[in-house]
Amino acid sequence: MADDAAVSEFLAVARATVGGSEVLTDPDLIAGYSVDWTRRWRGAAAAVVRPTTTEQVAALVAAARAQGVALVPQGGNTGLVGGAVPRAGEVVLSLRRFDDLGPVDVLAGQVTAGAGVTLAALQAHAAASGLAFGIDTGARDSATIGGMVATNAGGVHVVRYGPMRSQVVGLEAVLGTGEAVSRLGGLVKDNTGYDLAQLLCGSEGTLGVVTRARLRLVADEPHVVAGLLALGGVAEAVALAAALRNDVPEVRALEVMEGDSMRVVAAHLGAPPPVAPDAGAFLLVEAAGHADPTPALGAAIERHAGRADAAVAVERADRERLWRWREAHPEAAAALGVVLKFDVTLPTAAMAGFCAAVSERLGAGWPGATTLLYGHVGDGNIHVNVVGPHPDDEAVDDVVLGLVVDLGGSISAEHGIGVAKREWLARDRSAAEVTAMRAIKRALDPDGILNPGVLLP
Ligand code: 2HG
Ligand code: ZN
Repeated sequence: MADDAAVSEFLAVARATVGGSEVLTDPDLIAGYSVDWTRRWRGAAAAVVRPTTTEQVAALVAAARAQGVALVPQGGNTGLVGGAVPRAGEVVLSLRRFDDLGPVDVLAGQVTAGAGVTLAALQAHAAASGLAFGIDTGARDSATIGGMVATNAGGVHVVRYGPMRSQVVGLEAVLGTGEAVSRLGGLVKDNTGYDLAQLLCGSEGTLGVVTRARLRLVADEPHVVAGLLALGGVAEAVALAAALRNDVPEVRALEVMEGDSMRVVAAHLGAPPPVAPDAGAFLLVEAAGHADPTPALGAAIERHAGRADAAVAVERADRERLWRWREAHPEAAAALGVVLKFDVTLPTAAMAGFCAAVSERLGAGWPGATTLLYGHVGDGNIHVNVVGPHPDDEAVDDVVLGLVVDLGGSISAEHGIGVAKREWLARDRSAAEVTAMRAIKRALDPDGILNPGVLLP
């Protein structure tokens, strides 16, 4: 870690580069950048620096290299694994002022967005041109494009459009070497060697600082229908999700909420769910099309789950009311205390067994704990939220992640490794893979100044 003199030298360069008003050192001003939404991940920052141009970022990275000062790139600070908050005296590099949105290129179906543009702003911008963006998530008002690229964000539409990685056509970024790279021309087919943009997707700020992204847009499909179904359990939800995905191409979201989790949310919202409150699991399905997908979805539900209690919504406000039952899960858990969060993928056939086993083992090991199980069932992605055990109780990790590894799953589906899961990386990825990752890290960030301690153990 850099000494005080090195940090002072760096901050002098930073003030000359971005102006004194954009170098924050007042503890009150930097407090919000130093702790994440979970309240679990926090640390002291030496300062927060807020550039607006890629040239400024390049100058800042070069100065950080020269002084051996560690930088933590940060966007909307909606991460959940401690990957974008300081740990011990780093400088936070906030990209929020990169909030420029280029004109929508309707011919190409693309747009260029600055790293600090929020997901909601991008969605509104695309909609104004009759197009849409392929990612949506509950954090849309705060999550920013740069952070979403850096973490390869997922969300509720992955089942139809893929994760952030699938939306990125090109990037502008500053590597840990201090060199800027830019390929924003929007060429969909571009087989000219290593794909640096894809390498930076999901690199969690350890290889480069994303400043702009060229993104693909998708058709805006005005006819949307959402349905909430009460089912016997997670196994039924997995089977029904597969059937609906296969039968109805317009399906764009398939979300599961385990029954007891839904009842925690009901207590939090102070109302029972609109369908069979005592169900073993709930499935939220949404379909969107150029023509109304309601008849096709209704027929498929009738075919595969004819007797399930269901609520269907077409108007936006009604759909939002149904979605509230899914989106309120993280806040309902947070209202109970500091949440131990796991974001895992299971092979589809193992999802129901995993949910049963994880509930049973956590219940046996921590009898007073509350466990919420919910997630993107269409992608095999379950969010396990545990409240009660001490946040540093690694025995909980051993139970949840141990089960995931044994079942052939992934210890991170969409949130990333951050600092939260880094000791587990080598349990999930092979030694050869981790060695290759380290070699890439050394090549692009030779002095290890970008987000040290994140991702790689
Ligand atoms: C979601 O799907 C997010 O709601 C957050 O990925 C999940 O907070 C969580 O564990
Ligand atoms: Zn999620």
